[in-house]
Amino acid sequence: MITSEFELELITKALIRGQANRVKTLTILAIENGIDPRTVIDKALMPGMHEIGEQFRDKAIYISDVLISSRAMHAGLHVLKPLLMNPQQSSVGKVVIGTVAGDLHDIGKNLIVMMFCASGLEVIDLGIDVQPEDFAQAIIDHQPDILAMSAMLTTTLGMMSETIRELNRLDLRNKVKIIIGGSPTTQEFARAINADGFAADVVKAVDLAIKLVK
Ligand code: B12
Repeated sequence: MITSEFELELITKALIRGQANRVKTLTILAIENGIDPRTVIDKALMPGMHEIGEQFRDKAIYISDVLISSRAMHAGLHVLKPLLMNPQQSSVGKVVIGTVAGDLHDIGKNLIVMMFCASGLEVIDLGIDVQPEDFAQAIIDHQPDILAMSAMLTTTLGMMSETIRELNRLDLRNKVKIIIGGSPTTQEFARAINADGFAADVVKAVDLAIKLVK
């Protein structure tokens, strides 16, 4: 008999090897075998992406390998996404989200989108590389409770403060709560740029967003 630990380990290995089709097939199999979608994310996909990050940092792999594994990660997330959505649930609040200008890292942001939707938040996803004026326009168009910005590069962190500056200029800052995340961000940085909150991972991000909309 195959244990769920073994199944999850196979997904992690396939992700590290960048085998998108295998990740997809194994994720479907894991779900068919009764493994919770959140467990697949926490115990199989995230550890694989973490390992890729370490290998890239240690120069053991190239950026192209990271990209290939990212595609495999997305293949797994694509299977899990519909299982985490709950169309019956009425919206507890509205969030506009995107990665800041110049930042193409969207795996973390996509996870946040999935979990926000699963928690009953309505999400308007502006995607990647979002300019300050496009965030501002989305606030005018959608009137969200929360603006959520993601950045993974130290070089794009400044675009968070740029965006908040743009909201101040247009007199929009007090119309929305602002939360930030991504590995170079911290609580201190959030405070420094006058954001309302920061979260280091998806679980904390959901708690923070729900707290702020209440
Ligand atoms: C995958 C990846 C890529 C992929 C991205 C693919 C994609 N579609 O996302 C590709 C190959 C494109 C890429 C490119 C680059 N990358 Co890259 N990449 C990574 C890697 C390995 C993993 C990131 C990831 O997806 N993690 C998994 C997710 C689930 O975690 P997460 O993003 O942190 O998100 C979680 C939290 O941060 C939080 N969160 C995230 N967003 C938000 C938002 C809100 C509002 C909240 C509340 C919370 C929150 O919740 C998420 C879920 O728990 C990291 C290394 C690492 N360990 O992080 C490097 C890394 C981020 N990349 C790095 C670099 C340097 C680059 C490049 C400049 C490389 C190059 N020479 O070209 C380019 C830049 C491209 C660009 N302009 O954006 C550096 C950044 C260094 C720095 N401090 O600036 C890192 C840290 C690698 C390293 N150790 O050097 N990269």
